Amino acid sequence: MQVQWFPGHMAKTLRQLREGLKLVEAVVELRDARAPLSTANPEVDKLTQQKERLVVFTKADLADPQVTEDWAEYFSAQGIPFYTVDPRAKASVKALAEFLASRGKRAVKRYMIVGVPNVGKSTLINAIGRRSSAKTGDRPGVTRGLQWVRVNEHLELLDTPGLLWRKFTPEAALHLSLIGSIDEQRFDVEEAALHLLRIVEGKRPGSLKERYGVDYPASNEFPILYDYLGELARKRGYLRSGGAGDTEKMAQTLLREFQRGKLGRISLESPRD
Ligand SMILES: Nc1nc2c(ncn2[C@@H]2O[C@H](COP(=O)(O)OP(=O)(O)OP(=O)(O)O)[C@@H](O)[C@H]2O)c(=O)[nH]1
Ligand SMILES: [Mg+2]
Repeated sequence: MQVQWFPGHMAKTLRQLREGLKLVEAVVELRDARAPLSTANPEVDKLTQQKERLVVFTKADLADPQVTEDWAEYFSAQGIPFYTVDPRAKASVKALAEFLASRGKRAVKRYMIVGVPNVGKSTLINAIGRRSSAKTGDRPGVTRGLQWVRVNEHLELLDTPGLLWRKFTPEAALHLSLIGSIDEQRFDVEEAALHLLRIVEGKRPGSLKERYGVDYPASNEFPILYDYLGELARKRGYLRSGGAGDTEKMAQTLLREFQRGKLGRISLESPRD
């Protein structure tokens, strides 16, 4: 997977994070429960060496619960403070809010919330603050600048724009694309979809057939999977002139449905791998 890159834009974000860092005692790093390694940002590691850091998993409702439990064990074994939150489950939000408010000695606790684009920073801040202070959206790059949200007299959270870094491993590029952290214009959506077909069939055999009504092919080779993508498109009524399946449109649909959990709860990365 190749990803087109815009360092200028991210350089600005990195500068904003540096500024924000001066204002807080600790950093809350959000990671997507489906891809905790690919959403761990090496720039954030560098930036926050002098600060305390807490890791919070988002989107666990879309991940395989067993794998998320394995990750929880993995992190606690390393002594890294670790939480999983579901912004719609009040108890999990409250537990995190209380933990944040209770840490340290200062009267007002200030935290910077960081993470890759679309991981759920603004959504979590709104859930903790119990109001829609921060703008959220179903695509990367919604938050553009730093924004403070005052939860109560003891707790203030700093929302930040999603940060990516310069060089991804091919696996990170794929996983970040699949979970919606990279703009679709910057990678080959069809190629990502072919990888996704393989992954979904490997982790949840039969689920593609169940959802789209077409048998998965006997081979995992890309040319065969490309034909399969075309068949799924035809079945959906996504046709190009001449009657061939519109593979690009189907690829976009496949990614969107994966991102919304329509293909089942699937973790892309597990500590067992
Ligand atoms: N299913 C599910 N969706 C979530 C969760 N958290 C956030 N979302 C959705 O993910 C999308 C992105 O959320 P945002 O809060 O805007 O993400 P962000 O990290 O602030 O994104 P940027 O500002 O673009 O960096 C929105 O459509 C949210 O509704 C979660 O735990 N589960
Ligand atoms: Mg945001």
